[in-house]
Amino acid sequence: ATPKAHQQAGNLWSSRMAFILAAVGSAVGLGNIWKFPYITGENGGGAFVLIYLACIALVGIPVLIAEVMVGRRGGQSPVASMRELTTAEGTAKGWRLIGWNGIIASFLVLSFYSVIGGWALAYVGKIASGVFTGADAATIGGAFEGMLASTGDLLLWHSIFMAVVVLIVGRGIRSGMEKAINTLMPLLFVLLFIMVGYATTTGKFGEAVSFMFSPDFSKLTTEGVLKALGHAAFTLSIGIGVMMAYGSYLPQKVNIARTAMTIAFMDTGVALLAGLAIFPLVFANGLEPGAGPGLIFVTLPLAFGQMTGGVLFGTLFFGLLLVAALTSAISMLEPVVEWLEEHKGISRAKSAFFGGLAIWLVGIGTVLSFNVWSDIHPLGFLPYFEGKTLFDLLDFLVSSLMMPLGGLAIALFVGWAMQRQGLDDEIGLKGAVYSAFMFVLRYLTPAGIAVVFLYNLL
Ligand code: TYR
Repeated sequence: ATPKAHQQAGNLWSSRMAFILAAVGSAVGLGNIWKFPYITGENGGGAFVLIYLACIALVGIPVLIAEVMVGRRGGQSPVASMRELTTAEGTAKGWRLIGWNGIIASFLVLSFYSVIGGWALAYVGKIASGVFTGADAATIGGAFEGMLASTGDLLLWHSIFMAVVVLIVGRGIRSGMEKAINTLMPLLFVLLFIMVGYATTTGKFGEAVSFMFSPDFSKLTTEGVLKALGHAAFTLSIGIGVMMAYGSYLPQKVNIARTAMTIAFMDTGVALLAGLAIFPLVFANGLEPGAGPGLIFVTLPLAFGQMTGGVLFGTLFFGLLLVAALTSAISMLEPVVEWLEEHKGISRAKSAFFGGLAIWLVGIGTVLSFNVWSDIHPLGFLPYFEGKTLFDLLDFLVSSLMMPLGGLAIALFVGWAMQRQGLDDEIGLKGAVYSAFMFVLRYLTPAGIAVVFLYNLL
């Protein structure tokens, strides 16, 4: 393949807006709708939000810019783009690991993301059917446990979810992904605004606002600061080649720096709105804001089961979660498909099918982790991994190792190894702003990621 292969073939996002929607679709996922509100609550509300915003600015946006830039400059799959750039500029071959890390990590993350996405799919149906209406906590908790215990159920939802992802990605950038994303993202925003609108009628909206936005620095711990930093990277989908793959289809005229800021702004906006949709319901029903995974799959169905219009709003809420998970999953398949197309010379549809099939197979390991294999702890003989299932291991490998190391390597590659010309051509920043950006990317970003990485490891 040639540099900027997609640009030469005219295989590009149709506009800046199309790219923004796709990237926001990737960024907005379970991280925004479930995790952000919950860790905000645990870590002192407003103070945590401030720190999180600073982390988005100092780590999230610089790596996002760097990653999209590498993608567009290389113009192919993460593996080929990194090969292209290191060859053209004569930099060390070791940097090419960034590309491989991306393909492998997106493969692995999708294998379990699809299983969780399947839960959202299952819950749209469960809530819509009205089985939770008026049900008590034990029944609703039992339904969730029952779903996890059933290999057949989990496998079914995982399979449907993956099939939809494969169908969309297989049709290509414009006719598959753009079309789906152009429908799904506006739908996501409409659902989100309906949920926030509904939340204002619960009488607890004010309480939720002060819970999220009144800074109480006494509640903020060192751990909270590190969590904010880690989440800033996860929520923007950076470090594993996804944004690089999306960037390889970015038209040359689009300003990367400005676009990356728009993406980060929208992603953060969705996270904040999700909090404003969820917490009023939690408070109005006397539920626990720090309930963890159960917050969405156990606590909220309980709330929906007791409120008027709960079937409608519950279905809308899980529909929202499903859409968010789907547009993130689509982005995780892209690096793999791009690589298969290039390296195996097979069509896009076939690449999506075989890539998806392999990921689906690996995903069965995650399905089994919740039931048949729940007592199998592959690395359990090591102290840290005691009691960790295969799913826990995969999550650890991707979220705690491959993502931060990938992000760190990208920041170092663009900050220190790439030639100035490449940066000038692509980034779209000038003068003092450019210098400030480079300073952050070279020093602050790597330092920040290194601290979080070491912390997570120890
Ligand atoms: N950003 C997504 C979320 O917040 C998750 C994600 C992570 C998506 C990495 C893609 C990716 O490459 O849920």
